[in-house]
Amino acid sequence: MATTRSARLFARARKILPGGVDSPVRAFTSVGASPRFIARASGATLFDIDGNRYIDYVMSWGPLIHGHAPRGLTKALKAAVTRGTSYGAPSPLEVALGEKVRALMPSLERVRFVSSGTEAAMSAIRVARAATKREKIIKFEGCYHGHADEFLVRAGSGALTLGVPTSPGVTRGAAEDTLIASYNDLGSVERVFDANPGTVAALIVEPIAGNMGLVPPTNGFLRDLRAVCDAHGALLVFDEVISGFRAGTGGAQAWANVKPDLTCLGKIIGGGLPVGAYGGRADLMALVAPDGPVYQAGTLSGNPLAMTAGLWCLEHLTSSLYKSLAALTTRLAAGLADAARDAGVPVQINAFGSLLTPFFTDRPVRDYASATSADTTTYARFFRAMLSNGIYAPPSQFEAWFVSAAHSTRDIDRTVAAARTAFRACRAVSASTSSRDSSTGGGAPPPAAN
Ligand code: HOZ
Repeated sequence: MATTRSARLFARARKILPGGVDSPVRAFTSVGASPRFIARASGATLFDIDGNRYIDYVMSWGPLIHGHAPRGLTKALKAAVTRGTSYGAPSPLEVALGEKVRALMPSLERVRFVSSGTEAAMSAIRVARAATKREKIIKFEGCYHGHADEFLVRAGSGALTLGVPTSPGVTRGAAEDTLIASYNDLGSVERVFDANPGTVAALIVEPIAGNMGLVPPTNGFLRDLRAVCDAHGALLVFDEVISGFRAGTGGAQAWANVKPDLTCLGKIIGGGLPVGAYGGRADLMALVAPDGPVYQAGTLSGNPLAMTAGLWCLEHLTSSLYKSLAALTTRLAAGLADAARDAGVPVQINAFGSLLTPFFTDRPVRDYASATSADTTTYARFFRAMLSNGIYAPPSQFEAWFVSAAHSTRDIDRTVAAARTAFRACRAVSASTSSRDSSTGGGAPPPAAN
């Protein structure tokens, strides 16, 4: 596979963009590869500037539930763009999208649109602090809520991938206000509340964790979080940036039948354009300016193109879509599991709806400790073998794979076939490494095959 154009552009990019990219995981650093620069995308396929094509499982990290550039969406956007790209004034589109979000997720009695999931989460926490007149928050290690200071403490996603789960540059004050509990461990939450009586404004959680790889909640965990927050007078904030409209039209909250006080959204509600939203109880959202004193604003908030894309996406979510996504994902999960078993590579596949992660470990993954027990070196090898075979998996062990309506069973079967080869390559390297280790007592790790 020729990659010279991407390699050349990456060298040029590194002279202008930190690390050559605008978001860290895209640099492929942790998988020992060099990023592919994308020329265009269609359906489930990415095309790079060297003319290679890939079946895409990153899907822009989640928004593209209908695939890349679905015809109806591009048509709606083409029409919208002729009416102007930004007004800095209200438009009917944001009212329509707000109403649509509330119809699908009734806990969002009021909604405020912003431009990213990071903005949504930091604004929701500001509201929670104002409402409770408390300053501390609880988050889970390995969960990721964007890159605002208060969330970059034991964070997942790129921060975990690059080994900086607690980022330099975060003030001691911000870090001290963020208390950490362990996902799927109610006892750890209770202990944090008990140690900080009357000071916790909110507990924020990805109800289906997707940023330490995919880790679904154990039975009853979300219900228990609701109860423990109520017992301590703290608000429950669901970060459904990934799970919203993935776990079904009502998000994880409908699936679990748990009503959070506030919810953060992003990704699918923007259909691939930059959007976030936060919303929830009307009395809490009444605190947001101009109704209330909690300040939050944005030049591109409610942007007409983003609202158009979001409306198109939500209007095309049907129960048959979710059924077919689940069937494709089950087929992929089963195929990957078989291929790994046949190759003798220990892998745990976590799957939920149209999300999955193959963890390179022999123990079940239900929290940060078990997720980070995965063998990232072998994941990197697997990733590189898949990439060179035309499969674009997430360039990190700690991210979810996204299946879309544009993937076909043929795509899935082709992916599984590529995975068979990739797992065998992983097995061969680990066998030769262990025989070399036992004969020489060590040795250099194998070079990155890029
Ligand atoms: N933090 C994103 C994944 N959970 C990655 C965003 C990107 O690189 O585009």
